[in-house]
Amino acid sequence: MDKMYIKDLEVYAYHGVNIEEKNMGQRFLLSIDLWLNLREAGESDDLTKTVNYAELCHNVEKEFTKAKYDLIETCVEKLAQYILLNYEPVEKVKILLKKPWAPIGKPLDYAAVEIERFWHRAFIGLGSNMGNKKQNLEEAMELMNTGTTRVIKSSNFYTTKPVGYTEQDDFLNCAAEIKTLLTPRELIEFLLNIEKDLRRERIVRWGPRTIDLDVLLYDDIITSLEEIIIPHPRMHERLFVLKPLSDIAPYVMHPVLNKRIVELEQEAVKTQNGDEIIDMLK
Ligand code: PH2
Ligand code: MG
Ligand code: MG
Repeated sequence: MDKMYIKDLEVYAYHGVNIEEKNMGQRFLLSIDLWLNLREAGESDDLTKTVNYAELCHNVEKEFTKAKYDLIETCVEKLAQYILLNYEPVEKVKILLKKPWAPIGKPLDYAAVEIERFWHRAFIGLGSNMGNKKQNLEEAMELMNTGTTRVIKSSNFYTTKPVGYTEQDDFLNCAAEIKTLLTPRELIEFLLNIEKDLRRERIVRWGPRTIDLDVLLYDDIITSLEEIIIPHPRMHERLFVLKPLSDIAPYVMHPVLNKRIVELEQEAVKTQNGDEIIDMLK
């Protein structure tokens, strides 16, 4: 991926744990690497197809000086988020923040922190079999589409037979592609809160629910934590997941099984004769 660099932008600000730092302020040096596609701007010589680095530097200074934080960690975290949320072409940022006048009572070149942050791509499986199912799915997607998480694509809605615990109403299922700045753990927490907002109560495991939101895939990661299993451990067996996911991500690879979603769907249809899917909602 192409890159753009800002090196050692000097900004006077009031961050620091010590009270003198907040009162008197000091010089900071900001280096920012941006990952973005420069091809179109390079071909067209059109500034609107890229990031205007002059404007970026002014906005970064404004953002960097609008509050006083104790930690340089907080400064870079806020700034990375500001850039990713406000500069659409930027897919990834690296920020190095140096504090050459850090008051540590010793001479030093500088103290610094550096972070890299980027938009992650994830796929979410949605299901509902209580109340107004269609409205539940739609509301969940609206609630997912905020600030640090954005819904890029959503699938058709499918009426499906309950799998597992079968003494319950049919489900309505769909899938969504999102881009997010949240870590897997934060994303799961975020989805749980949406489930709560839509008044999901967990009574029977795999039982009726107003809304169920599962992380199916997150970048190409394979986790081994018991509380966060990605890819979703049962997604490849379930047509109510694979059918909608195939609408929006047929050629995406399952990173453990090394097969495309359409292949997994075809295999599941073969082994289960496919009658789990009742109908597509029009
Ligand atoms: N979710 C389950 C268990 N069974 N069956 C269908 N058809 N759709 C679901 O979303 C579903 C299910 C556990 O999350
Ligand atoms: Mg589920
Ligand atoms: Mg769930």
